[in-house]
Amino acid sequence: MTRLLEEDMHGVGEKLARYDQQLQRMTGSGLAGIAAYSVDRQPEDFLPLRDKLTIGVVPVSSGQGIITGFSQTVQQIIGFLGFSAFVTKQKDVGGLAEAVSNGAQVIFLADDDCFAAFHLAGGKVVDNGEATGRGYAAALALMAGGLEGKRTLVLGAGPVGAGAASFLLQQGANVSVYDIDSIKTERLRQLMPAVKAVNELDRALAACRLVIEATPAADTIKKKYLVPDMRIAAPGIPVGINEQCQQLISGRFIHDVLEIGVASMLYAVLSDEC
Ligand code: 2YC
Repeated sequence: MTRLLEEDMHGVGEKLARYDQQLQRMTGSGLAGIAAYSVDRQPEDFLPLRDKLTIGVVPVSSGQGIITGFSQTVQQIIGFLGFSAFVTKQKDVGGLAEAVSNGAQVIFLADDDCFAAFHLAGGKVVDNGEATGRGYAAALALMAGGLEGKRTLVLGAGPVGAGAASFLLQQGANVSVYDIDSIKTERLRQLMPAVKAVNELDRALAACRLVIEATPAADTIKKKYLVPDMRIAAPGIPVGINEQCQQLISGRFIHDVLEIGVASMLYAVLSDEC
């Protein structure tokens, strides 16, 4: 899993309103609508929960340590959705105790290997990888005006790609998955037999106009594939399309470092309450 850097956090909180408008223009929904769609709900379903719940975000110092701004950015994204959220002053177990003592019903925390949301009373856990994959697939579905019977391509068969593939199948899409490691593609196909495993990236990209780019590789999708009706939702970090190509596909390309993933985690961990 790619580890975010301190500079990746710069400006995310301040730009949320503008990013939300960009998403609205590209998909017809903002961050809340995309996250709600990823768990088969409407954004208004979550409105009654906003006054009832408090979300705690706990910095974790294990492994490579705390990423300056990471917890604060998670808190800002949750706050943007209208929920009360706080970052604990203490870290690790002390932070967990502080969150519970201060009435948090939902807790977000991440070490080097796992980023998860916990609903204490509901006993529910949501992993960032799967939630991010579903959130980006929901954004792609909204951008495409529905996916029923449409060919879609998922690049990357890790937790994010698997979450995306699962959502795409639920939307009735015709899903192909490619991973540079064919063992991962085969493993995903065993989990989801309706998925087609492809091993020729060039041929797959030439045949698909709806793509989830969920690999940790930069520059995965070359300029020649960016045809006028190509739409790409790219949760992968670093982003798999270079700056020049991003200009070419502007308006049909979605990428961020935490926003859609955190919003989708929140709505997924709360979805049983609405
Ligand atoms: O500040 C902290 O609490 C750190 N322990 C957070 C470490 C997060 C490591 N994971 C990542 O950077 C990426 C994110 C894109 C989300 C999932 N993995």
